[in-house]
Amino acid sequence: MYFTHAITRLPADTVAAGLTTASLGAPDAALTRQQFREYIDILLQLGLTVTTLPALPDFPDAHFVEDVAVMMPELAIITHPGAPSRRGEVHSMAPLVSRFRHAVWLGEGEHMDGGDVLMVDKRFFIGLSSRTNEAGISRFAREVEKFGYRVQAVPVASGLHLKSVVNYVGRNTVLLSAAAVDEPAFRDFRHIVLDPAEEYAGNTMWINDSLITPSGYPHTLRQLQQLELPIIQTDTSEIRKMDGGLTCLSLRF
Ligand code: CIR
Repeated sequence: MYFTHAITRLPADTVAAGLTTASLGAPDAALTRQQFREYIDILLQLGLTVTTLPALPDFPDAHFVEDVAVMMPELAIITHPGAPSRRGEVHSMAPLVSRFRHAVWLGEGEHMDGGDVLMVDKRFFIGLSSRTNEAGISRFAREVEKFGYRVQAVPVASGLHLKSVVNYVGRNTVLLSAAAVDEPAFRDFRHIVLDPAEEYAGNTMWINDSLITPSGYPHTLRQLQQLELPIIQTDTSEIRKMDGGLTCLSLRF
């Protein structure tokens, strides 16, 4: 799929008050914004039109926009985020998303974070995680199967979301953690298995046949180079401190 648009949100000064399981210290708000701007520059360089929403200081995780909606050509799903502190974020995203797509809302109890949703052509692999539950996946499946998509649930053993450690990287290949290698859902793909010391680089983003990958993960970089796609590296040190990665900073469509 060729992407023409991205929606992002400026990180707030309150970023350090967001949720995290990482023990990497508090992120610096100014450096977070600098890394965010570098990310936007990359999207622009790849030909996307980028809309950036204003910061939401009362929702310190709100710049992780990927979690609140899932975009596909036929519709958008507005999620019901798994973390109670993030549920309010959907109300400031839905009006913009609705300008581009018919929006369907997940309901009470139907938990889902977009970080668990991996779309590859007409297939969705959805992580069953601490943020996404069976009810969320069933409802999502009902909405998208009408359009010919297939949905497969995948248990998330490590990491916050499925896409923390499993991503499609083009050329029929998935980049994934050693723990996900035996997952039957991914058996139709070639595998690039992450070095356990570099699991964070699993959140590499394939977009318009280029790869954006976090800088500082040399083993993964060498593995990705074998795909012979353009690769852009960018520093995400501050984003990582809050369990975030590259995919979570935008909605692409
Ligand atoms: C959270 O715990 O919800 C945020 N601090 C991080 C969300 C990252 N989202 C993503 O990878 N899709």
